[in-house]
Amino acid sequence: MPLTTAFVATLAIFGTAILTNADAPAGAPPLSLFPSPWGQGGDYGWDAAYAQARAFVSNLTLVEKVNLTTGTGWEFDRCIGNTGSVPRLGFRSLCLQDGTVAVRYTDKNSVFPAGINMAATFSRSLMRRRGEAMGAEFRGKGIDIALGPVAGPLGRVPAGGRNWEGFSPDPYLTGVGMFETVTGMQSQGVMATAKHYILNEQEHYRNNVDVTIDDRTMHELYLWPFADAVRAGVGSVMCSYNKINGNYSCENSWTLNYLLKNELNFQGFVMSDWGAQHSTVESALGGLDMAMPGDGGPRGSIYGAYWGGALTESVLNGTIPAWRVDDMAARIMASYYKVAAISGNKPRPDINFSAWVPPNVTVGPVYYRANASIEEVNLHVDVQADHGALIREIAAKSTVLLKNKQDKTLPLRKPARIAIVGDDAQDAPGGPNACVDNKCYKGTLATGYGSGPGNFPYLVAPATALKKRAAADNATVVEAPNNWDLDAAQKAAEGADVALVFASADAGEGYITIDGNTGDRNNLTLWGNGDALIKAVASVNNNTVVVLHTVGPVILDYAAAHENITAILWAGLPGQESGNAITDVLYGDVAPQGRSPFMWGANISDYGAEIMYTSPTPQAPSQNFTEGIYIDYRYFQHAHTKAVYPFGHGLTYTRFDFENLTVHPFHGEGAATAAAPSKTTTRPAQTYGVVNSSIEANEAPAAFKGIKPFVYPWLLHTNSSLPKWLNSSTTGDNRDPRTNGSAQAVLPAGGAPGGNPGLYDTVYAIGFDIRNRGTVNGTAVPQLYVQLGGHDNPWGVLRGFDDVAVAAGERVHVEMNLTRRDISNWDTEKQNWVITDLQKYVFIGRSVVDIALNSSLPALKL
Ligand SMILES: *[C@@H]1O[C@H](CO)[C@@H](O)[C@H](O)[C@H]1NC(C)=O
Ligand SMILES: *[C@@H]1O[C@H](CO)[C@@H](O)[C@H](O)[C@H]1NC(C)=O
Ligand SMILES: *[C@@H]1O[C@H](CO)[C@@H](O)[C@H](O)[C@H]1NC(C)=O
Ligand SMILES: *[C@@H]1O[C@H](CO)[C@@H](O)[C@H](O)[C@H]1NC(C)=O
Ligand SMILES: *[C@@H]1O[C@H](CO)[C@@H](O)[C@H](O)[C@H]1NC(C)=O
Ligand SMILES: *[C@@H]1O[C@H](CO)[C@@H](O)[C@H](O)[C@H]1NC(C)=O
Ligand SMILES: *[C@@H]1O[C@H](CO)[C@@H](O)[C@H](O)[C@H]1NC(C)=O
Ligand SMILES: *[C@@H]1O[C@H](CO)[C@@H](O)[C@H](O)[C@H]1NC(C)=O
Ligand SMILES: *[C@@H]1O[C@H](CO)[C@@H](O)[C@H](O)[C@H]1NC(C)=O
Ligand SMILES: *[C@@H]1O[C@H](CO)[C@@H](O)[C@H](O)[C@H]1NC(C)=O
Ligand SMILES: CC(=O)N[C@H]1CO[C@H](CO)[C@@H](O)[C@@H]1O
Repeated sequence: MPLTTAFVATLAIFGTAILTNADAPAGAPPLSLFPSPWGQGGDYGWDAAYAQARAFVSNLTLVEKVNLTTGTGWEFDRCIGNTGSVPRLGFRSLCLQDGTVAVRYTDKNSVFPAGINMAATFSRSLMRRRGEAMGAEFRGKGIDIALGPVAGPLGRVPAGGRNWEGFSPDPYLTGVGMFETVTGMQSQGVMATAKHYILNEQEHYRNNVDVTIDDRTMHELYLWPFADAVRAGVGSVMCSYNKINGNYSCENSWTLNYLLKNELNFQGFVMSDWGAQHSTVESALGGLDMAMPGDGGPRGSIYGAYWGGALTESVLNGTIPAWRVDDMAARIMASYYKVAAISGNKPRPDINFSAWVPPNVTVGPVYYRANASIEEVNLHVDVQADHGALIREIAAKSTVLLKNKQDKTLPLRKPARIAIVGDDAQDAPGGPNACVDNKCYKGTLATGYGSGPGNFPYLVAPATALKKRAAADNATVVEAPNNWDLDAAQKAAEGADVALVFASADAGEGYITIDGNTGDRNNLTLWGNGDALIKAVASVNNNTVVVLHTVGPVILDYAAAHENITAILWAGLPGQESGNAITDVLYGDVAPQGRSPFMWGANISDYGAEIMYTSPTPQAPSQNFTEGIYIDYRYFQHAHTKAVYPFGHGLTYTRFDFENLTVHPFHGEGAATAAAPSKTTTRPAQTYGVVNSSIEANEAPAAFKGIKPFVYPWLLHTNSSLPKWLNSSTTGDNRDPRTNGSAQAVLPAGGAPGGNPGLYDTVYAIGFDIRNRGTVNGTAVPQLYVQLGGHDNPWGVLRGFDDVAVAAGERVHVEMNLTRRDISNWDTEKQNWVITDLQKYVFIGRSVVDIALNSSLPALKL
């Protein structure tokens, strides 16, 4: 896709270097951008934050600034990652901590439902409330930066190991999840991290796979939810392990400089995934701001790090301009001040745990690897508050009722004899924390494995909660926990009024292999003999109810068609209240309102894209996302494949009608593209404070006694001859486009956090009514799909949803807005979002295939 001359000319006016990426593979977007855009402030609180950050950073020496950018090393300090500190000003190190469903590696924390469950709620308010609760737990432990939420993987491939940590393969739904989670977390004074940026879609080869992607797919699919995170004011973005179009993500001038910092106007900082940094100079110029966990570095490096002292040296030898390091520090501190202001500048709690001692231990080393400073490192601060109730509510409401034969199997009506079948209903031997990082597959599955989960305070197994409930009805319960003993399962199920069969499928991060599954799943069938178990029970009991705890879709065609399988529920990864939540749903105390956030195919090939499990070139594996925008339901539509259960599908205990669709264009907002950003250039790069380039100012003070393996910011030059670079300029070479700090052009699609603010203008208001035709209250989840027109767009794309409580027999009016972004396509040549003149349509549905209302969209006055 060559750049148009007009586009190049526009940008050339401002002296910004849009370089053709000579190394990019054929067909890759040729865009990269240097220098790395500097943070400037802006709306949504960034101006005030930058004012504070500049004042703080202006007071720092070069080595103090470098200290903020570089982690002290893996397992050297108390958190999963710690930056250096500024002792002179009493500024303690920043504490960074996993995970995505819990505060990892501590105790007295909660374990929340996974991101994929949040997507299944289709509820902005529940997403927000989980974000707030999680934010409060991280903050309560003294953590500054929580390492979540996840929009990458987005879910290109259904077997992707970490899809459950994210939300949904639909970018709009994931974008809402990101926006609400970031907003919720940051309201508690903790910086959120949008990760893994970007195209980290599988665990196999994640460290070096080179992903080829086209510019349109990047914008319309993978970048979309990150734009929402940036618009929500996310403090940090974590670059991923993989390469994109030839360059590592953490030094990729297209994804970091061009897309994130210019087009999306990201004002926070970019941190590396743990070990995802591969260079000193290229990463700094390519847009990285914080190196995590800090140690590592090139073989034989005297610094033991790519940054730390090496970054200091690179500034002093004129390779990296001082303003770039000032910008790194300012971005980090601006995020810090911004989030502090949101939460009312409450005092910053001390770090009161250690990730590296077992959770039940109190006294241990502050510096774990050095085994130094033995003291009370874990104060066991209880941060759970009343989050258990929220977790139970979300877990119940995210449960998707896929099948309910004749609408009458569920809710249960006091069955007298109940069979509970399957290991997935039971407690794991040794308890829920028997295996660190959840790396055993035993007992009920309430979360996946890897760095996302944390220790459970408790885990209510389904059998425990169901037996309690059954006892209240004087019902008899028979259990068959062994998945491989089909005779026992059948014996338990025979004659039961209802046979509840629990089954699961796990996945996680690629550093763990369970049953041959290295992060990514090897298949889409159930684990642990689950399918055979379900079939065995269904062959002897004509009221078999299947409950699934899975990380994503499994092949269910046989169960959907089976006459004796009267109900199927997908409960996802519900967290610590699993058993209570599923009991609430089964007995009708909570009406299920979950909707499937992905397609349920009959075959793995129905999804179009699959995991690349092996590569002919394992040292340099590559992958081409040739399916483009066609993933999940977009691909099924494209290939005319019928799903077993579609995206958006989910039953409840009543029926809803949708009526009276109205579509109102908003006049006065009718330009095909948003107006140019109000500022079309930035100011020149700024330095904050002065660099003292003497050796003494940049070496550790003679009296300084360091912790042995720590990464420090100081020069390590024992050589007596003064290197000549100490006299050279530290302002950067204006002839080198990578270090030229002149004013920079703002891209036409940019201008404010999340992109051009005009993208978020409402262009249509859509109204309709929902009627509850049943006899019980329920929550409808109307979904708005848009057809953007022509042959190159999916049949429909999700562009609105709501969770609407409607009482039995009542009617509720719903309004949804469509923004300019919602009806635009990415125009590669114009490098902008454009509303095409193709006829567009809007659909209101119960799922992506169950459409109740439709209308053409009247043309906007363009
Ligand atoms: C990737 O696939 C696209 C579409 O098939 C093709 O145009 C391009 O040349 C491919 N790139 C590489 C590096 O294989
Ligand atoms: C700068 O540092 C000095 C101590 O060296 C301190 O008194 C002053 O408050 C600091 N200023 C800012 C803006 O942090
Ligand atoms: C950098 O951080 C380390 C670790 O917190 C600290 O010991 C050291 O004094 C800091 N260096 C400077 C120059 O402030
Ligand atoms: C400057 O120092 C950095 C870090 O040691 C090194 O990678 C780079 O090659 C040096 N550049 C020059 C021009 O000396
Ligand atoms: C901590 O837990 C481990 C594993 O359950 C146990 O072996 C150990 O005795 C406990 N230690 C303390 C101090 O309670
Ligand atoms: C259960 O049985 C007890 C004792 O037989 C009886 O008192 C109680 O009413 C029964 N409860 C229900 C819900 O049937
Ligand atoms: C799929 O993988 C799971 C987990 O490893 C395994 O239990 C199951 O047997 C596999 N299914 C097939 C059809 O091989
Ligand atoms: C359904 O269950 C009944 C027992 O209630 C059994 O006789 C029948 O064969 C089952 N049907 C199928 C298709 O397995
Ligand atoms: C199951 O079979 C029994 C006995 O034939 C019948 O009474 C009952 O209605 C059936 N249940 C369902 C859910 O079909
Ligand atoms: C149904 O909703 C209505 C209106 O919100 C409420 O008054 C009523 O109590 C609800 N009924 C039940 C059974 O929850
Ligand atoms: C206000 C209005 O137009 N109401 C209509 C909504 O749709 C139902 C069913 O089609 C009609 O009966 C109402 O008159």
